[in-house]
Amino acid sequence: MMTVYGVPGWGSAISEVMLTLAEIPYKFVDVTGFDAEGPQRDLLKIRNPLCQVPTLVLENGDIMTETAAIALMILDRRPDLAPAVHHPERQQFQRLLIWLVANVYPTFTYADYPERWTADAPLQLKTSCLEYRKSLYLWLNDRLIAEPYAFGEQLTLLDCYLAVMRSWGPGHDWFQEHTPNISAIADAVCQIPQLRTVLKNNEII
Ligand SMILES: N[C@@H](CCC(=O)N[C@@H](CS)C(=O)NCC(=O)O)C(=O)O
Repeated sequence: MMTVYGVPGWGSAISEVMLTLAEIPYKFVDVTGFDAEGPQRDLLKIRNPLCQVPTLVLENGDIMTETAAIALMILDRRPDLAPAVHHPERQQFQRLLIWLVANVYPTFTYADYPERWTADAPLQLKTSCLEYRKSLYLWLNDRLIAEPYAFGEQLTLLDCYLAVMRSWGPGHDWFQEHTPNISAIADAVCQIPQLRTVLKNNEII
């Protein structure tokens, strides 16, 4: 069985929700506090020098990191969780999956620990990252339908990202007011009975 090193509600929640949807069993190791020196950080660092969650140890002992890579790995086992190879939506699925981790995720990397990147203006960095993130979500919202998921009736791994990310900054109320499609997709994912426990464990519902 694979192991997910994570913190409830953090980026590991994306991998947990995707694995649960794909019915791939895993063991969860809580490394809360890993972002400060201590035993949890040591536990993570020997597996992932970037010291980020999610970090997975696969069934064969290999390390797997990066939520988008984890999504691709899951799709090898469960291709039905993305638009099919010759489906016109497939490229947009691929584009948006990478777009989220390439553009939105770094705003957390810089805003969550601004003092790492600037000694002079940590608050300014935090604020500008948040504003940039909002602009990204506004762009994304206009490219999504919510009928009820991002690609219509077919539930995909992209929907898992949206359900988890909607629980992060700028916060539930902002999404509801400014990005109704993202909000509605996240709500639809939160209604899926199979995901109830994992979403609860990660304080998403
Ligand atoms: N690109 C990575 C980003 C993972 C990431 O930044 N996770 C955050 C938690 S939500 C983290 O571990 N932050 C600690 C740090 O960057 O030092 C992914 O998609 O998995």
